[in-house]
Amino acid sequence: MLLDFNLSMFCVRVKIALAEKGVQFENREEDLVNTKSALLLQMNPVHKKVPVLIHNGKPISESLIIVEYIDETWRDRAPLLPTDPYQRAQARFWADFVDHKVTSIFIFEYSYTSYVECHILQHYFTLFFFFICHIISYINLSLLH
Ligand SMILES: N[C@@H](CCC(=O)N[C@@H](CS)C(=O)NCC(=O)O)C(=O)O
Repeated sequence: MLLDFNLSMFCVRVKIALAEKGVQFENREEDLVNTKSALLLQMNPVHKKVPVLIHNGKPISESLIIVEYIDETWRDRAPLLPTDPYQRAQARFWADFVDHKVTSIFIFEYSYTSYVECHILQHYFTLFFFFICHIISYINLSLLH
């Protein structure tokens, strides 16, 4: 089951990863504007945020951690991270960079200039990883925010 919010790009990361793997799942939409469900508070007591993937009754939180969990759990199909340890480290480095730098520009320094810069950077990264590094999937999911 996925605790979801349909406007959240963090949730979209997880839904794309599940779709890539061909995993069926039950979707439960959270009402983040009014009241968070008791299930969300119980499953993610630290951050109280979506997405939360509940697999075999156990919760996994934080979108990129969930994407890695999905990749490792259904490792027989559609790999999201490279197999080579160095390339995996590179993919994690850039995903972490996007989460800490690009996303924070978008959220905290919201202005027309930073918005444009952010999106130029985002498209640059997408093209770079897609066409040059072939480490597209995990990185591209991180670029959704
Ligand atoms: N770092 C988290 C961010 C998740 C996040 O910010 N989720 C938002 C929806 S986009 C949320 O649940 N917000 C509720 C709140 O802040 O109380 C991730 O990657 O999963």
